[in-house]
Formats: sequence, structure tokens, C-alpha cells
Amino acid sequence: MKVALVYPEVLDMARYREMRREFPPFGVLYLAAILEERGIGVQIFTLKPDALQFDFREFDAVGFSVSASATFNMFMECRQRSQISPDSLLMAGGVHANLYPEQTLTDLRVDVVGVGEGEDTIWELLNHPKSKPFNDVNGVCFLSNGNAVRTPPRQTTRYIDRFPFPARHLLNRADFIMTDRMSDTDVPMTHIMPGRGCPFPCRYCASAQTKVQYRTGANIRSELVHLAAAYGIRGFAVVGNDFILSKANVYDICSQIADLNLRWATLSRVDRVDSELLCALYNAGCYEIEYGVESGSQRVLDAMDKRASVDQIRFALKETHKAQIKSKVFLVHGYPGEDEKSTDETIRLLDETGSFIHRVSLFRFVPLPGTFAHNNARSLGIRGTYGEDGWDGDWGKFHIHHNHHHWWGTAADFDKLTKHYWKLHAYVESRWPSKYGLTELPQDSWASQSSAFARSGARQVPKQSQLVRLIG
Ligand code: B12
Ligand code: SF4
Repeated sequence: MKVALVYPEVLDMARYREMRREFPPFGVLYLAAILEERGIGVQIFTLKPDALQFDFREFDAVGFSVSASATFNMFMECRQRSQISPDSLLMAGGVHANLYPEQTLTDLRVDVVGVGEGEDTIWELLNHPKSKPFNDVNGVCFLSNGNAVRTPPRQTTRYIDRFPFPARHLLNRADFIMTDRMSDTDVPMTHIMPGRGCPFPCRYCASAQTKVQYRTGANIRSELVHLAAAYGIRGFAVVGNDFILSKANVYDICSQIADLNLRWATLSRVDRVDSELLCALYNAGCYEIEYGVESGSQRVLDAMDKRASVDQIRFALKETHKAQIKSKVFLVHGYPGEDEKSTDETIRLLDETGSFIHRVSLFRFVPLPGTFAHNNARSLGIRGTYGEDGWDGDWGKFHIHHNHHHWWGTAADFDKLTKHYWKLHAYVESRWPSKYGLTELPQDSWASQSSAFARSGARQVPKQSQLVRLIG
């Protein structure tokens, strides 16, 4: 049996002029690994704005991995233009499909959508005759007599060490071994995913309240040892949600990997670190922590339900500096309620803590599908979201880099908000200049995705309530 797995590559839009790639798709790589382990041949196809059409006729099954809503238009175009055997099983999964299985099923015209963790689901689907209803496979959505039906949810695996390591060998080496990522050095590195899920409720993030799963230190060590032997990595970056959720897990990982002498970077919330933990991270090779700071305004942090305080931000940045680890700060400007005062509070905080900060990434707020903000758009005064009046069917607008879309407030409010954003942007650029002055949306992948959308005619969005019927 041969399976094609399809994922969209997007460029790192913060560094688009260098044509810098984002890092590899872990969903697809984990699925490919489990299938290969069971003797199935897998080929990975990468969607790019100029490569959306493939010949899949030799494959028994095609799986679309719709990892983010922003790329849904690319999948639509691929589905319409590619050649697919009528006997192939067409499947979809990924974050967007998990959020909107019925919409994905009908718009993408696939046989079945996997909802949730996919490793066991995809295996069961491939062993299931396409002609029979998928009632006996948990965690899927499919059409039955013209209605979309969902089967009972797939139980999430607790012990994720059982999954084989991502099948990176199916990609070109340059797609996962990178030399331009470790803070201005050319250390060969790759990305690894030590866990899945996040228990926090941040209202702008689609990872909120997902089931947390950890890999053990020993399992991560084996992956790193393999990556060093096979590809010569000397560093790695942690991918996923916030790394420091369970301190016990982080201590376990640090103690397991310290002697590998790898340089590495990770992500954290500000409220999860203390001096002892930072010391353990440093001793295990950690050289940079990327903090979700988001704002210097307590009012905005509270509105976001960030569950972190401005004092905790100060503490984390100072202690990280003391531990000789660099800090990168992520900011989100423009959550409903943001104004000049809150913008100034963020600038003041950056001013005060600036000597502890090595890099800053500034984003404008986008109500990403799957977030509290998206799901409560009306009460927050947000317009243009899926399922609400004014929804135009264009998923391409849910990207987060250089996104100047007007989401909430009047035109005058938005003008003010935009002015405040540029004020903060100017401060950040003056202190942590990016390689390029990034002021406009680049005319590359997102623009092409939007035109792909226009050509696809994907505006007929069925109402979820018309489609869902739960069977159990
Ligand atoms: C790592 C990551 C990235 C990486 C890698 C992306 C990738 N394609 O894997 C990078 C940095 C490149 C990235 C980029 C972007 N990302 Co991102 N990313 C993540 C993150 C942190 C983890 C994703 C992940 O690897 N999970 C682990 C894997 C194992 O799980 P998975 O992908 O869901 O796959 C499992 C199942 O879904 C299922 N499955 C997947 N595919 C299929 C297919 C079939 C057929 C079946 C049956 C099952 C199945 O099985 C898999 C294994 O269990 C998530 C947050 C999160 N918690 O999900 C955000 C997240 C997915 N990203 C997000 C966004 C917005 C983006 C960008 C649009 C940002 C931008 N540039 O504007 C781009 C889009 C890139 C793209 N190509 O899709 C949002 C998406 C929200 C939304 N509704 O759109 C998330 C949820 C983060 C957030 N802040 O809310 N991202
Ligand atoms: S922003 Fe970080 S802490 Fe908040 S829900 Fe998302 S991943 Fe979790």
C-alpha cells in the first residue's frame, strides 16, 4: 500500500526576504513514522503557492494535513487541480480539521476526516474498506446518507513515548537540518517536539485547554542521540506549546541530555521559571528561552486570560539573564481593549527590562479559529470570523505575520489602534532592529493563497448545525 501525505509549507514570514523556511510539519512526520513502522510506503508532498497540483494516481490513499486554517485555501486548490484515482481513500486531519471536521469534509470533498490524535486513526482508516461507513473507527467524521456524522472521540494516548520518532528522512535534509537558526551562529540544528497540548486558557491561542502529554527525558535523549549520529546536529530548538509545564518533566529531560553538549532553545510562559530551574536549563545547554510575554499591560493580560502578571514578566527576564540564558520576547498587540495606555505600558516594560532581552517578535492580534476570541467574536466585538455574519469564506486571512486586518472596533478605533501598533513597532525596531524594515505584507505566499481562494470559489460554507449528527 502507498500513502501520500500532503502538508503546506509556508515561508517564515518574519524573514520572508531571505526565503527562510519554517520548520517541518510534525503531524505529518509522526503519522508517516507510524505507517512506515507498519510496512506502509509513505511519500510526503509539500504544497507551495507555486506547487499546488500533483499526480496522486499511484497512491491508495491521500491524507491532507490541514495544520492551520490559514492554509485551507491551498488545500482546496490542490484538491481541485490534482489527479487522484477514484479508488483512493481521501482523508484529512490536522488542527483545522479538528476544529471544523464537517466544513473540512464537505469543502475539501474527502471521504473521511480524522478528529484529534491521528496515529491510531489513520492506521484503522487504511485498514477499513472505503466502501463501508466508518462507524467503527473512533475519532472520525464522514458523510452518511448525505449527512456529516461524527463517531465517538478518539482517546488521546497518555504514553506518547510509544510513538516512533518523526520520519524526517522522508523530507529533503535542508527542510529539517538548518544552520541559520541558532542565534546568529551556523550550528547545525533541528527541531524536536517534547510534548503536546497546553492546559492554559489564553484567549488568543488555539492550543488552549488541550490535553497535555509529555515524553520522558530518556525518550528525548534517544531521539537526540539518533539525530546527532545520523545528521550531525549540534543544537536543537523545542517546538510546540510551552515547554515548561511540568517542572519534574523538565528536570528529567535536562538530566538526560546534559552530557550531549547540545545548544538549544525553548519556549516558556513567564510564570513557570525560577532560578533553580533556569540553572538546570543552562547546565543542560539551553541558551535561549522564548517567552510569551504578550503585553506590558496587566489589564490586557487579564483580558487575554493570560494568568500571568507584569511582575512575573520582570522576574522571569531578570532571572533568565542572571542564569546566562538569552530571552526572546513574543508580543501580541491589539487584543480587544488595547489602547494607547496599554501600548505605552508595554513600551515602558520593554524599556525597563530591555537590557535583559535579546530579541523581540511583535505580532498583531488575529482571532485564530479555535481560540476563545474566535468562538466569542460577537461578545468581543470581533467581525469576519467563521460562522458569524460577515464571514467571507477566506481562511487565508488567519495568518499571524504582518497581518493588518481590521478585526474589531470602528474604522476610527482601528486607525487609532494601528497608530499605537506602529508606535510600539517603532520602539521595538529602534532597540532590537530586525534585519529588514518590515512594514508591509509581502507579495508571496499569503497573497498567492488568497488568489488561490478566489479561484477555488470556496464561498459556500454549510452551517455546522445542519451537518452534525453525533453517533455513538
Ligand atoms: C509546530 C507548529 C507550527 C510549525 C510547524 C507547522 C506544521 N505544519 O506542523 C510552524 C512554525 C511552521 C507553524 C506555522 C504556522 N502555524 Co503553527 N503551530 C505549531 C504548533 C505549536 C504545534 C503543531 C504540531 O506539530 N502539533 C503536534 C502534531 C503531532 O499534531 P498535529 O499537527 O495536530 O497532528 C496530529 C493530528 O492533528 C492528526 N493529523 C494531522 N494531520 C492529519 C492528517 C490525517 C489524514 C489524519 C487522519 C490525521 C492527521 O494526527 C497528528 C498526530 O497525532 C501548533 C499548536 C498546537 N498545539 O497544535 C501551532 C498552530 C497549529 N499554528 C498556528 C498557526 C496560526 C500557524 C501559522 C498560520 C502561522 C503563520 N505563519 O501565520 C503557520 C501555518 C503553517 C502551516 N504550514 O500550516 C495555529 C493554528 C490556529 C488555526 N486555527 O489556524 C496553532 C494552533 C497555534 C496557535 N497559536 O493557536 N506552526
Ligand atoms: S499562549 Fe502558551 S500558555 Fe497560552 S494557551 Fe497558548 S501555548 Fe498555552
